[in-house]
Amino acid sequence: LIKPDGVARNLTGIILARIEAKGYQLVDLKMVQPNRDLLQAHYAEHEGKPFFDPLLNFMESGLLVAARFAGDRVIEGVRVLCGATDPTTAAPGTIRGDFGRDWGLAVQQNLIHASDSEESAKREIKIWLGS
Ligand code: D4T
Repeated sequence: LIKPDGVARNLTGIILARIEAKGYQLVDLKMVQPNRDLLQAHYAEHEGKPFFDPLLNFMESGLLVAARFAGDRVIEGVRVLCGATDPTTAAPGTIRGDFGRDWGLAVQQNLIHASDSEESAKREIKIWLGS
């Protein structure tokens, strides 16, 4: 998912281009106006954490771009391209390291979400792309 900060900052193309340039194949793409129900399902594991409400408010604040990529070890590979969750310390050369920073907010605006396992990928593809 390209998060609302990535879309608002006109970084959608460059973020998708990095994943494509690595060699993964873009197989589905959709712009989505998220609603609370979809976001609650997506972030169920974080319910109750201090950043949960700010996270949902942020994710609800604009359009998202949902993309599905294919390729051997794609989940692992895309997570490496994204870099660490905290954009301040994400390594240079990664998406978050090159384009992200801390804005002093209650939740990190870190441009992209990437599924972290085959199980979460299946669940999240169903939520955002419907198949
Ligand atoms: P997502 O899920 O958005 O790809 O991010 P990560 O996989 O890298 O990180 P996550 O699920 O642990 O966190 C989800 C989301 O919450 C924000 N966050 C997270 C935050 O603002 N403060 C925190 O301490 C944590 C752990 C950033 C991403």
